Amino acid sequence: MRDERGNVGTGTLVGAAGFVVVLAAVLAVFGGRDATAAGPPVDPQVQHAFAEAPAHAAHDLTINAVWADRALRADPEDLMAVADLPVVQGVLGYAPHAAPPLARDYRAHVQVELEVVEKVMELADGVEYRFWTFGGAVPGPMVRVREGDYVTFTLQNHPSSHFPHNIDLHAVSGQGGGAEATLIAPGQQATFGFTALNPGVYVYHCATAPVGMHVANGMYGLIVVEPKEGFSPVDREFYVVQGDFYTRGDFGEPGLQEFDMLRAIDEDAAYVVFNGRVGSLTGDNALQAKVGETVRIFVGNGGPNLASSFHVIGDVFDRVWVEGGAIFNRDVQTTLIPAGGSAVVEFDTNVPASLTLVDHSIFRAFNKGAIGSLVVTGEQDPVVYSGRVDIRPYEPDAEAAR
Ligand SMILES: [Cu+2]
Repeated sequence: MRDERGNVGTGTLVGAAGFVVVLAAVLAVFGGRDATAAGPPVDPQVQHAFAEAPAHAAHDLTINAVWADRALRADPEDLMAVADLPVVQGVLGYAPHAAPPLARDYRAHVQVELEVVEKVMELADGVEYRFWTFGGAVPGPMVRVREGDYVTFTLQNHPSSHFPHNIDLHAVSGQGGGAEATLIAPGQQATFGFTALNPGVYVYHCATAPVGMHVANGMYGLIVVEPKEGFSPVDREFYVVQGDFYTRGDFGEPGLQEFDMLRAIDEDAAYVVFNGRVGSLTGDNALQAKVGETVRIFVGNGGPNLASSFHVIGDVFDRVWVEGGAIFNRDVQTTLIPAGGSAVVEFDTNVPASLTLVDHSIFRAFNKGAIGSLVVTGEQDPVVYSGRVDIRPYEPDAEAAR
């Protein structure tokens, strides 16, 4: 600021100098993209991951490591008119099964139909709940397309429904992620189109008012947009989505349970579950794998309220594709999955074990349902894990008396 004599005060000069320094720093970090004659900038975290661990390269999730050089509209195929693209039917997967890999290296016009059905199903043994569903399941089916695909999406609201519904796909760039275009009454269907511009793993959910209530009733799932170069193949892929439920009765109270709006507003979940039900991944429903396999889990969190501290007891995530985006991390114990977000976790199974999937906000696991199993069978490796090699009485007082 100038003083009475028109001079610029020292404080202003210092502040201005500070601003210049900050500006220079910002330019140094972010401003390089315009001066990339020698090649586009590489995200340092991604670069680090590649540089430090070449031994894992065969299992790496393939990602667009160079963010400034997005593939879309850079490839000749991106210039093809939608009308010239081959038409294929959408590939869906019902939890815990992931939709199968696309095995396709070209753009397509993908047609997806999804039916909204309101139906009573079990939330736990002896506990029923009127779910609102995509595809008759919670979560709704996993949709899998390829980066650059044009998707024609049709949402159908079954005539037996009592409420209007729609869909907001987080993979969509456009008004409401498709919510406006797909708002339909019972007995209607609506269609819209979008291009899957960004690779990644995205939540979709109903966005009809009251939005929280529609989500709380189970209206969510994942749409996976494979990067153009595809994912590296693995032995097993699973699909797991966490959700929190708000019933009038407390956990385990039998009978048909009603949705409790006040409880939902208070974020006081009666149930926190994987794949829409207590026990969806335990006992006879446990996931299965063999020693020496690589397991990939597409993990979503429908919410509506609670972030998930996703953890597998008895193994380490060798690789985590953080938030389903373009950065991956290694050697992770617990990955945080926001409500309305996702992650991809991968791990190699080393020894036989019954691994336990949990939300490590641990009362949710042992008291509200957020627990599942992945049973790994095969050869023991006592070097990796010996099991108990000794047990005996421990008597420190007797030792001292001697
Ligand atoms: Cu809805």
